[in-house]
Amino acid sequence: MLRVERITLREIRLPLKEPFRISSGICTERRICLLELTSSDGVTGWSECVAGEQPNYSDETIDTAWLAIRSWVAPRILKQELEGPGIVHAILERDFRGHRMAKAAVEMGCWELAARLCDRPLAALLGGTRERIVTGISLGLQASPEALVQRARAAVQQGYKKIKLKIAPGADVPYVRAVREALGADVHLMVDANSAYTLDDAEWLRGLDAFDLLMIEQPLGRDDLVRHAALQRLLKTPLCLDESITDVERAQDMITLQSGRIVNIKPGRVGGFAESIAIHDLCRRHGVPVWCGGMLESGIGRAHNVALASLPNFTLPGDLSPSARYWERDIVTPEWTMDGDGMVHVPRTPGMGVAVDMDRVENLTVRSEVLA
Ligand code: OSB
Ligand code: MG
Repeated sequence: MLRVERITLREIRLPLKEPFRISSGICTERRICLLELTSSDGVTGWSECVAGEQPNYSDETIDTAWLAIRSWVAPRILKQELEGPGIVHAILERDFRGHRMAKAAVEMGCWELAARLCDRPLAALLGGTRERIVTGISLGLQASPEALVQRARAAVQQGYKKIKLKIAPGADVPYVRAVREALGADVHLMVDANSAYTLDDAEWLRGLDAFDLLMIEQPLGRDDLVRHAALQRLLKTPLCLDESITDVERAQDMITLQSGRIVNIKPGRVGGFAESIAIHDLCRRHGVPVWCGGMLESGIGRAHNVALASLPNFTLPGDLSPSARYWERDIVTPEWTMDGDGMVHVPRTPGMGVAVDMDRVENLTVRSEVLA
């Protein structure tokens, strides 16, 4: 049995080491909503809401998520006798549309709390089988092909096993060509457009087929499953969907329509772990590989992503960079690191496997609210 007595919301401000630019916006400092869930016996579980500062990736932001958690998500869970974390998703979906990042934050916190209560690693509770996850890096848009080549070279030297380049109109084919020529044929390379194109750009995007990319992530709009299918028919390179896959039904639609051949699973985007596992299982049955994306999370969100990425069908490298790629100092101990083979290690200790640095969190907190 799982009973959450109290949820403490905190907003922390965490400056990125360098601004991260994608086709739809730029982030220089993260505003991160953290959740601390307290059980009836005083055990705590942690989670992080991945909603951004602006509604440029999804329609949610930290401010809408905060409101949703306070007004509608937390009240459904608080002080309830829950059979386990696996039923939280269904409780949150009943007659409650959208707000998936808000729901995910609470759902994932329930899983972490449950893992602590039964003294097992979160990864084990989710059905994880992998001890190490192959790591890739996501490189933001740069001012010139030369600047991008420099970053990509450094990333390969650091040991990253997949290099993802953000692209946008005006920063695409020549940039990708420059990186492919500089790194050679053996490096796993991919691009992510964050919905910057339309089907009218199909001929231009075909130019990317020349660079032996692992995949092209989310070239078209979030709701464009039919147009993605049309684009996929014109391209040799597999399409991967990120923004479009908001739940398991959307993943099913992608498979049926052949809108893409790979899925980027972000648990925050799909409403939490139960839905992520459902998408993982569906994709596995259909031979569709998945990988775990990132949302510039702190060490808490990263812990949740690493646990999920330990499931067997996460066969492609995840966007799971170590703490030092983002922050001067993370908010967890130990910080997340990558070994010389470009692997992040799945913790074997109970819960998410890292401890929250409470002093640091308190110092970074700009507002907090206790829901009980
Ligand atoms: O599309 O994957 C994306 C960051 C913010 C919003 C969207 C995306 C990203 C990234 C960063 O690519 C991945 C990371 O956390 O390292
Ligand atoms: Mg993406």
